Amino acid sequence: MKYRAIIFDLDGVICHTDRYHYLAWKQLADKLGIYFDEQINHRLRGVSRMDSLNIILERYKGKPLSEDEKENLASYKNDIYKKYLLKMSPEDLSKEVSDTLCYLRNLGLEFAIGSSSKNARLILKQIGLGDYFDAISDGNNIRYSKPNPEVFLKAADYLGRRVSECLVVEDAKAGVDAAHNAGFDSAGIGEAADYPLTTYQLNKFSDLINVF
Ligand code: B16
Ligand code: MG
Repeated sequence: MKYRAIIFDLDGVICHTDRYHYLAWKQLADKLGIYFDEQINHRLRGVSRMDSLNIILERYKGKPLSEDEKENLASYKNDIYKKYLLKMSPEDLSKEVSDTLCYLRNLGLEFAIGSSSKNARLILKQIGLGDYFDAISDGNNIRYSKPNPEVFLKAADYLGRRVSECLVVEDAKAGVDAAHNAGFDSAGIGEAADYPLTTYQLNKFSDLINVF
């Protein structure tokens, strides 16, 4: 087998929290009088919390904000977002994802998470995968976010695997770029499916089985 491990992005691959991100950012944008819609929300996919805030603030007409003020705005959004996360349950893990993970696990593959989110462990716990992955690399252990490859390099390192032994699964172009920048092969799903830098194009999560 070409790969010994799979590094999964979380949001948009294992489960879907983009709607909750949208609703929480929308509340913040409305509070600040900033225009924000689903189209702009697409640009936040796979991007860190602070980078997301900076994208939203591109339309802000008020006086320049200090770093502290920006931190407060990001916390305000995260508090709203976490309330949605706490309503998630194992029912938010689809049967397709669960069955595919089971199949791949039975092939002896190791699994890691490579997510930009600082809430990754909470999300995994909510959907019943709290102890499932062999390693978790997330927004808490990185300095540079996607398209920097740090989150995936750390994931491979935590598994004790070389880059060439790991396949990255991503839904965001920024994530595919991150994988590519470190020399990882990648499988793209959703918005990343037809992105030319992906090694494999997945129409649906279970297509991953065909890679192995
Ligand atoms: P948080 P992923 C990413 O998760 C989301 O796609 C992105 O929309 C979000 O801004 C980022 O996590 C940071 O999330 O605010 O929870 O730290 O796709 O990398 O799993
Ligand atoms: Mg994602």
